[in-house]
Amino acid sequence: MKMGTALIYDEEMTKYKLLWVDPACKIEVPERLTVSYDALIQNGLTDRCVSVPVREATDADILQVHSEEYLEAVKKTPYMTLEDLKEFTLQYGDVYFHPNIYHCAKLAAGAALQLVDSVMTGKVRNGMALVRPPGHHSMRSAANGFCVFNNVAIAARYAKQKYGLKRVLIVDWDVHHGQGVQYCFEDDPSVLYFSWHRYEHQKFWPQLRESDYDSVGKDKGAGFNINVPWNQVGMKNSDYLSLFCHVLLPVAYEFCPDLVLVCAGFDSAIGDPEGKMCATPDIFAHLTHLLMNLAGGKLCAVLEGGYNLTSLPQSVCQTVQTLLGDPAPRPANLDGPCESALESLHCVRSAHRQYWSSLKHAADLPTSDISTKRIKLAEEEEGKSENGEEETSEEVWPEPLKRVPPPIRTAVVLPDGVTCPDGCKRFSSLEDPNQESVNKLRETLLKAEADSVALATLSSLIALVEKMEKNEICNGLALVADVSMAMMRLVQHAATAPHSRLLVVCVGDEVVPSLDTDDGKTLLVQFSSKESDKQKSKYHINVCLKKGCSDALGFTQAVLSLLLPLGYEYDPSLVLLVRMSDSGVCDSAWQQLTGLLLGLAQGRTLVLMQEAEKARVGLTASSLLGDAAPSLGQLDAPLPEDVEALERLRHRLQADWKLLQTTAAPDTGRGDAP
Ligand code: Q6P
Ligand code: ZN
Repeated sequence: MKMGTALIYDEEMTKYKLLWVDPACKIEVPERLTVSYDALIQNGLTDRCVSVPVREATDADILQVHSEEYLEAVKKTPYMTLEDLKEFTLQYGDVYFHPNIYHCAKLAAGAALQLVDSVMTGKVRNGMALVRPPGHHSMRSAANGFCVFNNVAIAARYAKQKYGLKRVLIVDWDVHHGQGVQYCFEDDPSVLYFSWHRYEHQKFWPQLRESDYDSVGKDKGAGFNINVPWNQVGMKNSDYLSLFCHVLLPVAYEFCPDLVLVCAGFDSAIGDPEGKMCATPDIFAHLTHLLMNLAGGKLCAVLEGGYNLTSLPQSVCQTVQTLLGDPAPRPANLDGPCESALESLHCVRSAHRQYWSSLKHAADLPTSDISTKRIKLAEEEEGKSENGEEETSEEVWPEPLKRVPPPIRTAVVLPDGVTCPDGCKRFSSLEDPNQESVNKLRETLLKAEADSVALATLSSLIALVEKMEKNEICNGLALVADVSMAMMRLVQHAATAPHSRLLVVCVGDEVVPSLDTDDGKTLLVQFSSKESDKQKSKYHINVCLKKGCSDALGFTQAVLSLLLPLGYEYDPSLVLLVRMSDSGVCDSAWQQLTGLLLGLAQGRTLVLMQEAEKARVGLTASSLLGDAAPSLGQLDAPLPEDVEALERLRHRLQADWKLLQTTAAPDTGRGDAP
């Protein structure tokens, strides 16, 4: 199943630059592309991608988004003198023209279209286009913010028209607001636009009122424009992940796109002179991963901004390597979102609760509250930055470690007679010459184990886990006679390993034996339809859904807004995913869960399934191998009582788990809406 990753790049797009002095534009340099492409080469990533040529976007392509007058005007720029170009430039904001920029702008838009074609025809699963000029600020009749044609908007229109797509999701993680994209699709419910951006209460460029969270789209498009204003600089990995878990992903899964386009600007990374944010380059591995199971994996990332010539190439590499399917690195220092991010998060959720069932029970905050708070904040900010010229202190961060995938991706422990799925390696501890630990285990843990088949299986499981810990095998899958027993043994085993942190995810109603989890070496999350009577500990969480896991959307929402934040904050070294025989989970939701969990623990997930579930081995293995999960389809809203119960659980756990927070001040009594 696994298909490739397209990479689109052409040196021609480095062949224009700023020809006069303009402080606003001096950061947009040709080296942005060359350093990015060189880093891909250095990391051996270009060789692993399918190289797709650029083409020029046609007039017809461009006119899908831009006016004829504007196109005709831009067409004249190659023939202009330097003075004419300067003059022409003056009518637009923060942009420059060059005799070759029209050619490059056609190639940049054309690159996005080539990428859409490659993905939509199944030539590749996903891909990235490295382009200049960028696109998301350009409007129907205006260049703006280094952008000439709106590459991603043109690509969205093209994809809808040529391939008959019903829904396209555009995720704009550039640190600026892509107002051009917003204007283009404002009243269009078939294109969901999500953008986060440095805003600082409208003090940051482009300083638009309509970049705030309350611009939700117009007419039929109401609810399909999601703006997340960052009102402070210095946002970190936690802030970004929290926005994904509590806003973007729940809405995106509900929207159910046929294609995901990413306005992939990396000025939202640390060190960027424009963004001044503090998210590290490895966060883009996670942002990418979290989007890769939407739309059956069809994802096209198109470069926008990114002006730090160190963090830009690092971030590009993280993105491309993730598109290729390599496990993401363990996310660093997720210490919870900051107050300002929480306030933005809360405002966005409130503004959109009427449009999305997953946000329906988001706490409602009186708007008067918001505005007073905002004014106060704005004043404070002003005081701070009044006489402050740009600080000169350089941000430093460690270079992301090389991501070296284990030689074996997926190992399976299966009873005789069950065939090994394609691409997996059958595994048995008996073939392992190094039996030391297994023998030790026999002596200590398994004295009680009379059944020799069960003993052999358990030995294999332990040996497999040890190989995962040593990075020899990435993930695995086992069919066992007794999942609870196997799970217990693995938890006991993990408890003996010095640095082990085990996330156990149980799907199904089977009673989980009480585990000693208080030392924090194990976090257990169970999804079931049974209300649990006793108040479990911080490390033993029961998620109860009325219809159990059979409500695919309700279940997935619980995974996105509860399990993922817990998992990210806990930062396990290994994930144990236990599928009980009575789970009731449908195949697509199961594959989504499996795929999403691979973002944790460097993809080290071991799946345990009951022997009777052998029909699920193939599709589970496919998810572990990195294939995209099939999309859930457009589903009915989850049961309101389930969404409510989930919100309550999330509120209850917020004291212990900061990534579960969605409101700024927990003391303002805005808990559960009546
Ligand atoms: C920012 C212009 C410069 C002010 C200098 C797709 C990419 C971008 C462009 C940002 C233009 N203001 N202090 O465009 O969003 O990164
Ligand atoms: Zn930008």
